[in-house]
This record gives sequence, C-alpha cells and structure tokens, in this order.
Amino acid sequence: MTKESPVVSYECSHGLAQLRIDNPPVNALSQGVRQGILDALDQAAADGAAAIVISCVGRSFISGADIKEIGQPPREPQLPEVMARLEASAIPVVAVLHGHALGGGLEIALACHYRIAAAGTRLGLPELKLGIIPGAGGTQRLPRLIGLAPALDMITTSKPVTAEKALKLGLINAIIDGDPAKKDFVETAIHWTADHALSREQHPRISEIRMQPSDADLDALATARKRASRKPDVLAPRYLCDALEAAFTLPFADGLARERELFVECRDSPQSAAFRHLFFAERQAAKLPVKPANPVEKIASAAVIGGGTMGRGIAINLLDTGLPVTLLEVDEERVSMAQDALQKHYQASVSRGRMSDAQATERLARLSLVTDYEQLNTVDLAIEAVFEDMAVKSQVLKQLDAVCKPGAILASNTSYQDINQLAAVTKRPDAVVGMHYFSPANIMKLLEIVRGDATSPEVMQQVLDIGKACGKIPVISGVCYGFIGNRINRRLQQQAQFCLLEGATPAEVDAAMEAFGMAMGPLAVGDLAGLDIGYMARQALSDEEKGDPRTYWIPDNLVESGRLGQKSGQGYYRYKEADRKRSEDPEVSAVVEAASKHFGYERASLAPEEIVERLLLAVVNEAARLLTEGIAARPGDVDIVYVNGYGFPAHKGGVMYWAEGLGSQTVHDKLQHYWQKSGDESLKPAQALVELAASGRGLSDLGV
Ligand code: 3H9
Repeated sequence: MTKESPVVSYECSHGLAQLRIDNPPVNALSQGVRQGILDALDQAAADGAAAIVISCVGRSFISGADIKEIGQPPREPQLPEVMARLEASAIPVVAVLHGHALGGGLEIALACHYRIAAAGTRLGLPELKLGIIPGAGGTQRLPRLIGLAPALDMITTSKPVTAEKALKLGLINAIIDGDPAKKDFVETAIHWTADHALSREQHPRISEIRMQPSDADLDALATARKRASRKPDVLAPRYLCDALEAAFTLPFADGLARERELFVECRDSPQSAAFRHLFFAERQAAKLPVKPANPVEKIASAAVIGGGTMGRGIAINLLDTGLPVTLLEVDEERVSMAQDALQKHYQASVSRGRMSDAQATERLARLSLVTDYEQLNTVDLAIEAVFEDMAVKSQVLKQLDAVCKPGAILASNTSYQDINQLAAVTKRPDAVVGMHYFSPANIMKLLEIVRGDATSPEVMQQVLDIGKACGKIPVISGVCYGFIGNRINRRLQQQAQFCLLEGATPAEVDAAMEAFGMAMGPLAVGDLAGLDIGYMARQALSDEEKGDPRTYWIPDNLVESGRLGQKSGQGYYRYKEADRKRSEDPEVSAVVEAASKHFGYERASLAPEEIVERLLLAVVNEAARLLTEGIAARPGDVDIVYVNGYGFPAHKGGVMYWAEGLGSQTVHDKLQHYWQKSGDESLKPAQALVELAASGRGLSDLGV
C-alpha cells in the first residue's frame, strides 16, 4: 500500500516498507516529519512489513531538529517519542544516510537498528554550536556505540566525521555504492537490508549496550570538564559532561531522562537564543540583496600575490579546499622563503596527525611559485596580499589587470584601503572586490567581502561561494575605512585609552573585558599584534587623520621607549619568555599616570561594569552609524563580524544582540552619560540611536 504525507512518503512492496523524507532545504525534523515517521511506523506494522528503510530526498539526510521550532512552544509528537518508537520497533529499521546526518538526524539514525551511508556522508552532533546538548538520546546512544572518548570528541568539537571515519568508529554498519541523487542508490540500500537485516533474528538496540568506560575515557571526560569549567557561565559544555557521565552511571532510561532535563534547561536559556540568532545571522550575512540573474561559474583556480604571513595563510586555505594555487613573489629568494614556510606548515600538519603524508604531498603538488605576472594569465581569481599601502596595492592591481584573462576576478586583501580607488586603476572595476581575511588566514573563519560601487552581483556571488567552500564565514561589507570590523573595533580600542586616562590600569581594562567574556582584553590584544604596527601606521597620517591625541598618546610613548608588545617582551605588560604570561609593570603605570597628567585628568577608579559598557557601547554607536550608511546591511552582520573576528563571546549573541537586550533607550542614555562624563565625541549617541530611542523601536530595526 502507499500512504502520502506532505513531507514523508510511505510505500510498502515485497514486504519492505520505504519511508522517504522530503522536507527541503535540509530535511529538518519539523513537526510534520516527526508525525510522518510515527504514522509510517504504524502503517508498516499494519502491513506486516519485514523491514523498514528510512531515507531522504534532496541533498541530505536529516540535518537536525528544525532550529526555527526551538524556543517555540513544543508541538507533539516530540523527538524522544519518535526515537523510542523507532528503537522499540519489532520490525528492523535501517537508516540510509547521505549528505549530512546532523543533530537530531544522527540521533534518529542511532535509534534505528542499522545505519548505512553513501561515501562522503558527514555525520555529527553539532548541538553545542547552538548552545544546547543533544536532546534526543545522542549523549546516551553515541558513547554506548563508539565509546566515551570518541563520542566526547565528536560532540565537543561539533565537527562532523566522514562516512569512512564513521565506519572505522563503528558508528555505521556499511558504506554503500551509488549516487544518492539517483534511484539505484535506494535500491542498493534495499538490497543491503535484504542481505543483512532480514537474515538476523535479533536486531541490535544501542540502548541495550552496557557501557564500561576505560581509564582513557574517564581521563577524556575529566579533561573536558576542566576545559568547560574555564567558562563557567557557558552552560552547554558543562551540561554535556553531566549527560555523558549519566550514560555510564545510570540505567539507559534514567540517563535519557537526565539528558532531557539538561537539554531543556539549555534550550530554554538566553544563551541558546543567542546562538540561534548567530546561526541565522551567519546565513543572512552572506546573502546578496539581489541575486545575479544567471547562475555563476565556480572559481576553479587562484593566485595569491605576496608570500608573507597573510599571503601564505590564504594560499594554505585555498590549497586545503582543493584548488590549484599560484603564489607570486617578487624574487627567487622570497619564492624559496615562501616555499619553505608552506612545506614546513604541511610537515607540521602531518606530524600532528592532522593529515596523511599523501594528502600533504597532494596539496603541495597543486602549488606553483612564480615571480612573473605573465604566469597568472589563466587563473579565475587573483588575491593580492601585499604591503598595506595604496600605491603598492594599486601597482599590483594594474599588473594583474594587464595579464589576467577577461572575466578573472581581482581581489584585494586590504584591511583599510578604498576598494573603489583600487578598482579605478583597472579596466575591469566590475571584477574588483575586497577579500579581507583575518590572521592567521588559514584558521580564522571570518572573511569580509567588500563590495565596491562597481562590483557586479555575479562577482560578489562567485567570491561568496568560494569563501563558503573554503570554510569561511563570509560577511558582505560596503566600502569605508576599516570596513565593518576594524571600523567598529577602533572605537573599542580608543575607549580603552580614555579609561586608562581617567584612572583604570591596563590590567583592570583587560580583566573587565575578559570577565565579560571577550577572548582577550584590548590592551593584551595590542601587545599580541605588536604596538609598533599601529605606531608605524600613524606615522603616515596627518595630525587631523590621526584624530584625538588622547587615543594614541600612551601607545606612542610605550613604543618610543622600546615596548613593542609580546615580541619585545614588554608592552602594556611585561611577559615571561618561557610561557608569555603577562604581569603588570610599574613602568607602564608611570606612562599611564603621566598621560593622565599631560591631558589634565584627575585619576579616579572605574568600576568593571563601566569599562565594559563604555567599550562595547562605543562599538554599538559606531555600528549604528555604519548601518545607517549601508556599510553593513543588518545588525546581525555586525554580530557575525565581532564574534568571529574579534573574540566577542558567542553565547552573548554578538555586540548588537547584547545591546538589543539592553534596549534602545538604555543604550542611548548610557552613551549620553558616558559622552558627557568623558568628553569623547565618539560616544555622542548616533542619530539613528536617538531616533530609535525616541520612537521606542529596538536596535534590530537598524540597517537599510
Ligand atoms: C538538534 O538537532 C537538537 C537535537 O539534538 C534534539 C532535539 C530534541 N533547521 O547552512 P545552509 C536552513 S539541533 C532549520 O545555508 P549548507 C538554513 O537556515 C540541530 N533550518 O546550507 C538555510 O535557510 P535559508 C542540529 C535549517 O548547504 C538553509 O537551511 N543541526 C537547519 O551550506 C540552508 O542552510 C545543526 O545544527 C535546521 N536544522 O549547509 C545543523 N539547517 O536558505 C545546522 C539548515 O532560508 N545546519 N537550515 O537561509 C547546518 O549545519 C547546515 O545548514 C548544513 C547545510 C550543513 C545542513
């Protein structure tokens, strides 16, 4: 018989029930899917089916609970009921995976008796990235099946494993041949079911496995607990350890109940809402307001101009994505320096077990190093990563324009320069775009994609696509000094200087920001990056361009007394050579006190809350301005930039999300207060904030 539901189809023939889920775009487990599965199980029992095969239509198996439903009033049937019914089914159930099997999708598969997958399938439990723990049996079944330490690794990293690794771990029973987009794939799955599932009298239920963790397992759990305890206000990693412990200390049913209790507390927390905001904001930030009229070509080869730290990082990222890469340097000496560095990078990756020797060799084989621009004439994309100077970058863009084939995209990895000015030196301004990577470029996820006035939607789409393929989180930015990230972060850095002048110490500023959850305080960040970098950049500016001297007097004095940051063992702090641990330094206190005196400040202590509010509200105020100018399209775009590039704590949802929680009136009033107190003009509430507060609207209304 055949029974249809809008998202789950059911068919039974020759004693095999086939259940197909079709809930685009990613087959999330929305209410209709959950109900459809239960109905199909009933129907299979009524039909006397000998086995049930669950598979999905489209690009993927189930990619998890429907994130839009999380935080809404629960709708029956809930997932734990679906899992319980699947596992208890007297008829064996086989999950046939392809694409992704994530979160609740993998939990569904774990509740089935058998799991088989197409080659290339990716399986994972990424719930921590949403501020929750797996809540439908994942923390109880996965460690029972593959062991505590591997399960812990999969869940804490949120990284999916490949089908090949899953087979080794014992997570799936087999990898099956065939193209999941074609009918013969499901037929192969049915044959596998007939050969393997029907022949057995007993069908394995993971809940029946007794867990006996080894010492190594227990050590892994203790390490995870220790790591989670370093951020005590972030719930999910701590709760995950509790749930996993329940898997071996409690009977299965009690373990499930404990998992559910912990899951519900995470799900209902403000943190989970903050993470969900980031999930959807990340996807919005990479969307063009108007899609290109026609499908665009995929970028298949790339060149990087400049083999310094940034250029090398970009080249590694492109090589890791599978592209052939040509790296151009000015002379043979620099070519061989870049080559050595890249070889060392891949050797280190092999010795750390991150990739095999063969993989490293294959990646290096795709790398060509050249000194002659002519050799870039076939690439689809050329990214310049040369010295941050307009004249140098313009020269490079001109040379690229002369040699690159028509249609090739010319990108600049500038942090500050005007993309329109760079585009104007070429005959293809429509194909010039900014690709602002963050250092180290092969690791940092954020990628600002800067749209020039003339950049075509097609080029934007191609660059967004390659950014995503390279594992980046692309955010579209308009053209302005510093784009989104550096422009807003400059305000935070400047505000830190005002706090120092008024009475705070560097350690107090950094401690306040780190206690709030920033990955590192702003002055420690300055030491890490090198205080001389900003110093040298300022030397090229006029007094007017440099702005208020109160915002650079202290760092200039530190640099001039030889304190360049971590690299010289001293900056805002003194650093121990062995472990680079920072400690306060009376010499710095003397410079800070001299600065206060120089500008006529009476030093008075500042409460940590005031430091946090001033620094972050300075960012919010600048973001309000750039949102009004259309540099960023939505407050969520600013959140994605600040979380992924500047260490804002993800569990607080981003700086604009945090400010939205305060409310526009409070944001406005606090800015007004701190502006009057400090005399710093950048704290004067932006016009857009004045209007929001007056009309009672929230910060999410900012943007164009
Ligand atoms: C969970 O399962 C909890 C359980 O343990 C327990 C419950 C009791 N829901 O990323 P893309 C949308 S928590 C709703 O651009 P890709 C997405 O918003 C869940 N919507 O595609 C976008 O919409 P739009 C655990 C979802 O090919 C569109 O699909 N699972 C969901 O680059 C395309 O997404 C996860 O955390 C969802 N679950 O990547 C997996 N997933 O076009 C989250 C996606 O309107 N998802 N959408 O902007 C992913 O990691 C990626 O989307 C995936 C595809 C790898 C699947």
